Amino acid sequence: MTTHLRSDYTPFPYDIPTTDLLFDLKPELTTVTLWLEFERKNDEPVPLVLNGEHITLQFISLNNEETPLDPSEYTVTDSTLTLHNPPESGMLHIITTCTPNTNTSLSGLFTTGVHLMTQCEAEGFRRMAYFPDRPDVLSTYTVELIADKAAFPVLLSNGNLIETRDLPNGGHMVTWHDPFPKPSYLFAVVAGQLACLEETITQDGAEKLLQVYVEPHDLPKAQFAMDSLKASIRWDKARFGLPLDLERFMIVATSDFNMGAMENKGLNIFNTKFVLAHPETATDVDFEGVEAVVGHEYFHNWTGNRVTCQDWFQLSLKEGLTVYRDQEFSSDQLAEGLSPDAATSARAVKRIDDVAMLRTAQFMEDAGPMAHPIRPNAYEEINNFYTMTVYEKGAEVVRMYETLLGRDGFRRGMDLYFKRHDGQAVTCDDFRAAMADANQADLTQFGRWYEQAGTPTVRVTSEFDANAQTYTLHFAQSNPPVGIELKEANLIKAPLHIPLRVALLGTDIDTLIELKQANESITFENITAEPTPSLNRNFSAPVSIEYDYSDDQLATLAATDTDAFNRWDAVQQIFARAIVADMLEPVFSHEQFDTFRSLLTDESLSPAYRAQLFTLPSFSYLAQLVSKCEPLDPQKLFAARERASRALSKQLQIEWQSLYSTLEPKTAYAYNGVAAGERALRNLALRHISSAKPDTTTTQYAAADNMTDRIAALTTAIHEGQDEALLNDFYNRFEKEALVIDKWFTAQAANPHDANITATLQKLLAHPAFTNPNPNRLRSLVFAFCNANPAHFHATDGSGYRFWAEQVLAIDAKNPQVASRLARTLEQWRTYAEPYQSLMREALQTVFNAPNLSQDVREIVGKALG
Ligand code: DPP
Ligand code: ZN
Repeated sequence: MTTHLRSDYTPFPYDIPTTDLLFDLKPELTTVTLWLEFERKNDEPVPLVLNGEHITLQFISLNNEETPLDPSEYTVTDSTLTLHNPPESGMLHIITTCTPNTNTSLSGLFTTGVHLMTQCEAEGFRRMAYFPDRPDVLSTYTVELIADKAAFPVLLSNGNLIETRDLPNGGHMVTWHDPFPKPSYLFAVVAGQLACLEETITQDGAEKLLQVYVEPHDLPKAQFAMDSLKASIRWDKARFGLPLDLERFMIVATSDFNMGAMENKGLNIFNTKFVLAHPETATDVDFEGVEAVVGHEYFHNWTGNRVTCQDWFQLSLKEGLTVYRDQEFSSDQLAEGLSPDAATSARAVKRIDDVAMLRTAQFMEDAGPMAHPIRPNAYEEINNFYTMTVYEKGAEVVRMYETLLGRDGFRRGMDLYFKRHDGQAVTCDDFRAAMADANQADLTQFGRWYEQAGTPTVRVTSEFDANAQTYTLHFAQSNPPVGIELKEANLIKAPLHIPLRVALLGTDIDTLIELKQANESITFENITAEPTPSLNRNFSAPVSIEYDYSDDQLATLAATDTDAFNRWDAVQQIFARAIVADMLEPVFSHEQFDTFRSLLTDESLSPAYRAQLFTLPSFSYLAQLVSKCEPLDPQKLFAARERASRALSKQLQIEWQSLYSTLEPKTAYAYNGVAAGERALRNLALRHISSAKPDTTTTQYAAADNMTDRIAALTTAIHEGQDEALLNDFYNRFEKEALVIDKWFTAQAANPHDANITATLQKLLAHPAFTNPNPNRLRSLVFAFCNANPAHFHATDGSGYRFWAEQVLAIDAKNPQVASRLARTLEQWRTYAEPYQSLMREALQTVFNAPNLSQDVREIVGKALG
């Protein structure tokens, strides 16, 4: 196994000005003809090394000669083709074949239903043609596609459509030209029988064609993606001055996809999950996801495509920045048309969602064997580094620039970044330099955010001096080595530059403190009474704050903090404290219930926000808190969380019931943030009243005019142990809707109260709808059980872990990328108590010892076992 090091970077010795491709598309055997123009950059002769995997060389010649090159002039291995003594410049002509219908990895060219599609990021292009398959080789592509016209009426590639013509024998040929030089990872081809929703827009006086391609029966579910695309185009122009640079922009949906979506130039390819949205089949969360991912991929057109990455270690350059942009877009969409106060609250709801996910999943990653800086220094398999750290923590680092430089300063930095680097493949340091130079700011120390793994802790203590009327905050930051850093001898992790927004409740102090040293203090004058500090407001830095709040102070924050994020966080801390402090009997005091009661019924707080306040911290988040103090007993923690939830049901029953009735929908379903918030709170209320009023779920299920309410009722009902009738009804209603059937699998696999879960799993695995499962279906059953059903996954007999091992190996034989995601489930094993810890290690060892393990899974499991 090779470890790739960031420090090993060397530029590719050749330029590839143009790349011409001819695809003769057939599912069993596709022939790819490549004309590669090359120009050596330096005087010294150097071999020309091209990447290529799982392809068969049929022909190779230079400068379009008909005679092939002599085999002594080149060497082919299973991953490269090397030309030993190429001329200084020339044209390589290479013909290769590949077999899309046996490609189960979904990387390269693969079949999906009756269609053919590609996925090239990160290293899929080499599965179609020999090429310098690395992000810093930019080339201008012209692509000709040939296929049978009846089987593949739609033929798409990047850029602009140049020519279409019919061929004898029922074939046809289409030519595409992309005027923008791009790396191979942004290349795409689609061939299929797809229906298209299209609209034209005008931007800067030019007409643009927008198209969304889906399966014909899904056409009624494509409008929301189209609307999201139009909103994204408007937003990028308004917020960042960035226009759509092509004559047309296409989105294509496929149900067989490893990730969410892919930003191929002008031809985004999407998982159906992030395109299709219709009230009857998609939940509010699904709608939100479609809007965010459509935005994300569109925004990549500038942050990723026009300016791309020098190497894959710089992945966060495009991903962190683009996640930040999609978060801002979603936030603006939620706030649109609301009063200023309501807009602020809507933005807070989005911020809370994003941070809750970061603190649950990214903090966990940052504390485990896979911990890495947002710009990693080493990897074995790049696909393993499309992580929460690179994406979500990367976005937080981008957000900190905005916090430090202000919104206008951030915009100046972006403008300079594009001015300097349009058309280039650059590094995270280039981005930081643009931000610094555009603002005459010193961001040298800020660069450490790219170098250090781990979640920094800022320990805060306070001193109030009543006589002097001063209040002092002391800050101590620390970030001990984690993950791979533990193996680096003499590693010194110097202090970070941390922007911390702080207010003192009870005073008018609200300020941004820039921490730069391991220990520092700040004293506030004229403080007449001891205030409650509100620290890291709106989560201004991705750090873990430690301050010993008293119960009273938490109550004050919960009742009065004007920062909606910290107010939410205070309530979460109250919950977490009760659950974690005494796992045998979490209790809330009368005063705490009073606080809860007044929050839950406070009409000045939006329903969306109240739903977040009363969503208990997730099992994984609590698990992190517990394992800071003691080995984690998952059964004990799960039970404690359940007891806390039941206490909320019981003590606030009247309030829940009353909310359930008052929030009854008065109009037909519409997707917007306000309505979605009402549904979220009402469905939370449903869960709390369902054991007292079991008929409510069945009534809601039957009456629902939308998937949000229907699936909430179904999930609540089956988790309450109600009969199979609803499950059967649901299946029969939605049998033809793959994404809805995924929800049906998840509702059962993640059921914490199914006493016969083993039998249920076996039944689901044998279900006809689970034959040849695609990645979405695997996620809906296998991942849902392993990652979202802690009570059963952590069975004390180890059956959950054995199931995990079997599934990792079975999936790995077909699709290593998906298998290695599942492999990550057990990486926290060292934090567990016995017998869990030993049983997990056994399961990990079983996987590690298996023959023919992919490099993807080997890296994950190897690091976990360490
Ligand atoms: N680049 C894709 C995305 O994050 C995933 N590979 O948008
Ligand atoms: Zn992305």
